[in-house]
Amino acid sequence: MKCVKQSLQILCLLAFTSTAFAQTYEVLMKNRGTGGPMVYEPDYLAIQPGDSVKFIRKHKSHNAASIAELSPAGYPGFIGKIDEEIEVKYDNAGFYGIKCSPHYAQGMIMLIKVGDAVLPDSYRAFKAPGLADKRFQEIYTRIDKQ
Ligand SMILES: [Cu+2]
Repeated sequence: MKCVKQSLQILCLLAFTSTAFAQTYEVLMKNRGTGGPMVYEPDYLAIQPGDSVKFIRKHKSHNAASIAELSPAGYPGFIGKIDEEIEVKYDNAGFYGIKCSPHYAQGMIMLIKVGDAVLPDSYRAFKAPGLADKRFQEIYTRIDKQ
């Protein structure tokens, strides 16, 4: 009986610590940033499962939405409303592409890495519209150098 009690205490402790360390990262939606016009800052995040990303409205007329082709298989995805400051929780490891719906072709994208994951070849092969493709390729190059 004593053993069971101790096990439960350890389980509770583990559950508590895993949530205690979950973090929320802020990403700014901007008309212009250091990376040029129409950007998320930062444009790349490496986070842990259980962490969240909050999209902050620094300027108007932006949103955050998942990109189906740049999401792990089976991911349901999300579409934030224009000017909505949504908070998205990531529970599963993988790479998640994010786009601003009205400014996708203008290159307003970012990438989130959750946990231990290897960038799938399908991501590199995917041709995002307009300037988005160039910016994704730049992010992939940065990841390769890490
Ligand atoms: Cu935008």
